[in-house]
Amino acid sequence: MPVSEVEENGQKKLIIEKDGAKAEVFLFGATVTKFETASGHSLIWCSKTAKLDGTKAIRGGIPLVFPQFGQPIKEMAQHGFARNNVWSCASKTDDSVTLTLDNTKVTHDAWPFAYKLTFKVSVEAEKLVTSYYVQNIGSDSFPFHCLQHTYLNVGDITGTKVIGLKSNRFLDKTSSDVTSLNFETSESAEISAFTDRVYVGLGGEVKVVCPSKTIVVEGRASYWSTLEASESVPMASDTVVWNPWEANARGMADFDDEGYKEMLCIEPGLVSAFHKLEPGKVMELTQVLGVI
Ligand code: TA6
Repeated sequence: MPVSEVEENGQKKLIIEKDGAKAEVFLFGATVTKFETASGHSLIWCSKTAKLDGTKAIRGGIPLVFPQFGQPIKEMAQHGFARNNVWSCASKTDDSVTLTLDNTKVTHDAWPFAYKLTFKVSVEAEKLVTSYYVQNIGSDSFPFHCLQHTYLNVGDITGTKVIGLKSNRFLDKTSSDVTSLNFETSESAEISAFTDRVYVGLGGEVKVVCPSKTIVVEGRASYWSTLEASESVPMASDTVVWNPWEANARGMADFDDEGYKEMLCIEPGLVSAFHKLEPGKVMELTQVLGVI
């Protein structure tokens, strides 16, 4: 079925349907807001009070972070500008769309570099593949972070366990010491309070065992010498795990008060340090979201 386009609150949304699965992605922020598998599982969470009118980044789905994670560059918005600007649709097939954003459309005085972002959303019956490319199209190297800020629909956080974190080191952003590395000792981590962790170097697969399904999130990064290169070099990536829990959820107008009970963010990214991208080079960050 060809990709269709609808407009809601003045915002264009593309709908991709393939082999019984369905995904929706807004041009605003290139934000995927829905993925339903052919087997009937809805894997993406969106806040009931999310702003969908282009006035702020969408609270939920898969917001895209670039060129900074958090706010190390104080003059720039938290998580950068990719998620709160309108992208262009470069191409469509019957099971994918490719969106782009570049510095001729959006940039920032505190980060004045020539870049091109490309985001390809591909739908399969039981899998959503989102490939995020950062390209340096200028003549100066630039520092960046990038991340897919994936909000998962877990149904009930109290019955959810996260497998695949054990033995990895993480930064705990809820602690008084956010720079020391901690070791994850849980084979099967439960989320029962405000959680905000950066698992450093944890690329690969994380399983989120929910009451009604198991969601598999695979994140992988690779470095391309050019977009036309025949092969890439695998890179270590990071995984962020976040649930704001009750008090923080209540403190965000666009995060519905009970929403923290139904969601968990598992976010593949390159965020534990600024990466330097040389002119002409490309970094790929791909996420594969599936259910078993
Ligand atoms: O990914 C986790 C995180 O960095 C948290 O620290 C929290 O700030 C979250 O992102 C949401 O950030 P936002 O700017 O979307 O409210």
